[in-house]
Amino acid sequence: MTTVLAFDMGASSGRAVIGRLGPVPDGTQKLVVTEVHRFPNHAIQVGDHLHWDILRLLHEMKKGIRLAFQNGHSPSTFGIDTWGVDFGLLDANDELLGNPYHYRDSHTEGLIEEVSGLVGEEALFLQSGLQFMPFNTLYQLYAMKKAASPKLDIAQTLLLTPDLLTYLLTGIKSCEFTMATTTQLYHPGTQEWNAELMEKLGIPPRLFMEPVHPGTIIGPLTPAVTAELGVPALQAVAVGTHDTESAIAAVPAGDEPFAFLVCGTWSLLGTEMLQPLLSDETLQLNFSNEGGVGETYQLLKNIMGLWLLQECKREWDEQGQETSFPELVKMAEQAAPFRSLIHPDDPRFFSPGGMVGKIHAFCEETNQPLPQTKGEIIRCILESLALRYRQALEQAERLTATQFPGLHMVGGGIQNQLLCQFTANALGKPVWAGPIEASAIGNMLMQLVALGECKDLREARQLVAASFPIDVYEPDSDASWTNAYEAFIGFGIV
Ligand code: LFR
Repeated sequence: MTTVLAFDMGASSGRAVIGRLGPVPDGTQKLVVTEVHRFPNHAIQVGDHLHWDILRLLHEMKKGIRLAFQNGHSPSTFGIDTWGVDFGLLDANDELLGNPYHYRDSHTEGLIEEVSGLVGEEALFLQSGLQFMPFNTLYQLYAMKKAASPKLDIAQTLLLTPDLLTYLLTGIKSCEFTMATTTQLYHPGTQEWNAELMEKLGIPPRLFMEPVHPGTIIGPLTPAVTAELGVPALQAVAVGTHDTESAIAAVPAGDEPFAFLVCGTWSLLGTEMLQPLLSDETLQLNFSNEGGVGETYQLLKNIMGLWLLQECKREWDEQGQETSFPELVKMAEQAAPFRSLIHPDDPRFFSPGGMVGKIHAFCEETNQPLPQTKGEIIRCILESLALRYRQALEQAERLTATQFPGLHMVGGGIQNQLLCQFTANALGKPVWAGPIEASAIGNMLMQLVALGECKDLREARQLVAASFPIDVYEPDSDASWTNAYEAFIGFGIV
């Protein structure tokens, strides 16, 4: 029996999950997962900036390690995956310089246009393979440069969030490849940091360490941490530390090309490639090539995702009308279909706050009735997301000249069965939903690779298929989805 510990940090919550690989009565090997700790993760506004509470996350992770052992598990390794792009800076004494910025902080507003003006949009795309998103690490560092941040002057090392958390537990600085590729500063052609681009933008190249690939052992917890927690010196493994990449690693696909949708705060829709696809059309359709686990590249698009629903819920809860997610989904199910639609990737929906008002403004500008009740609003969000998934899947098919037979959906969002069914309906294709804890499972898989328990990504995916059930959603043949899609395309956002 091999036991590993995965920390999976999402934008609204984190969890510590134990994975046990061992034989089951029929003689085959299965992976069994058990959550040992779950905790909220909040963005915190401090003055003009939105931050992560990184030390709180460290505290909760320590608690997770302690709880794992108290509950009788004995993991030999741990891995950390988090959202992309964000980072902490260390000074010459390797101390953390302040609280990391949250990728939804407004300091990067308008910088896509400014940097494209300096470097050229196409050049930037060819040198990074990434879609243009305001929060990419490049724009965050450029914002600090423009604000003459003294932190940038004295910083010696940049650690992306999972690498930072690993450092705080092990004292070992590292840089993991899949996260490195979310910065827009890593060159997919040369497979090196893009020092020329950094110099052009006034970002110091000294900050960046040579990336290591998922499956690399980083090193043990510090003696201080093991003493504090009363646990053995677990080894940290660099997993697919970008949560999206860990989730894709856990898609139970075989050898045929497949399309995936990682469904959480964000929805990431795309397909797995062996090389980045740096075509004009990729740039026009605003797809990313993100470095994946097992020497892959993931051609994908960021879709606003369940953030829209989370923000509406937060607004209602703060007004004292608390409703659970399952209750909201039930209300949506009872609401009338296709009353009003939004385009989830209209930029106004990106920043926190006032989500109901933003949805109303969108509907007003597009001459649609305003969704009023909670059920109407959530139905509008879920139908619009499903239509957006169809649009993005068709784009991925066009880019790769491939017809996908259906869509693999993974991640916490698939607990929303209405969304899974709507997606199948919108696509007119089956949806295969599972596993839910994809990021944590993908994280474990690379620990198992590091430990020699799994040979490679292919074998790891076979283990997922053997260990976790999949729910199949067949499409309803209903013409109203086709009509709604035509109206949706009319919003004119690619
Ligand atoms: C999903 C995700 C996306 C990334 C976004 C911001 O959790 O990691 O892949 O674009 O968060 O970092």
